[in-house]
Amino acid sequence: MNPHLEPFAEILDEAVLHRRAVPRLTGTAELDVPSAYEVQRMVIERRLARGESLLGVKMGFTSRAKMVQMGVDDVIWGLLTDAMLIESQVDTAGLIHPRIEPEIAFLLERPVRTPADAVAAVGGIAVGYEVLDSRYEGFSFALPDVIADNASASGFGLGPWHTPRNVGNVGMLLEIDGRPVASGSSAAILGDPTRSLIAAARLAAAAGIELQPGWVILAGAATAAVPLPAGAHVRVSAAGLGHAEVMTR
Ligand code: 0L1
Repeated sequence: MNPHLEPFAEILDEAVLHRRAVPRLTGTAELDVPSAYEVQRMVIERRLARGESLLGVKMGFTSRAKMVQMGVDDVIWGLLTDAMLIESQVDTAGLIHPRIEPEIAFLLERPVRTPADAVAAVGGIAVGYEVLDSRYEGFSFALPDVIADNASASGFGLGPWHTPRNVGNVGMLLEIDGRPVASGSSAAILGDPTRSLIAAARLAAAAGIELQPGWVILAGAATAAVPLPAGAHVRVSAAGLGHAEVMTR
């Protein structure tokens, strides 16, 4: 790891801890994609040093629309820790500008060493949601910034696990206080969320990380992310997978 990158990790870690938006790193510094992933790992190492443990991976820019918006042609990833798992309630007062999006999640029951292992390693599939909270002022970031910021990961929640099945094109809905606010198909996730799972295995192998049994792979969003208000009841559902719910404070 390049010690010159540690100050960037400190800025982003402190931004989370103190709920403080920061200017994008690329506004004043040269940061390429490999260095940005190093910063991301440093941010995660700081969380692990505080007692958190790795719980999986989140995939980002998994829709063609988001790739075009960012001018990229590949997905990005971030790491999930146990402290990011939301049971039933999230306190928006602790977040900078939270948004939420519905996701398909895979639960691994075997280690994944290569992309060829990925599909057979899945023991469960669920509908879930991800709370994004970019640490950058005004959501203003370039690709290396969002990678360094752990792909805007903040929290995630899961519905009940189901036996593995085809989730290539299932309808998904996001409701806030009983009102539908976004809907789409899981096919928006790289054409099939399974492709995102395989991409996670590819990125993990390239980074020298073995995906572990018990880890969750959040495959990416089926709709645009929507602002997460305080005092709301949020429900995400997917055809055949039931739903996940969260209350916000
Ligand atoms: O698609 C993703 O989850 C990647 C990060 C999105 C960045 C953001 O909109 O905050």
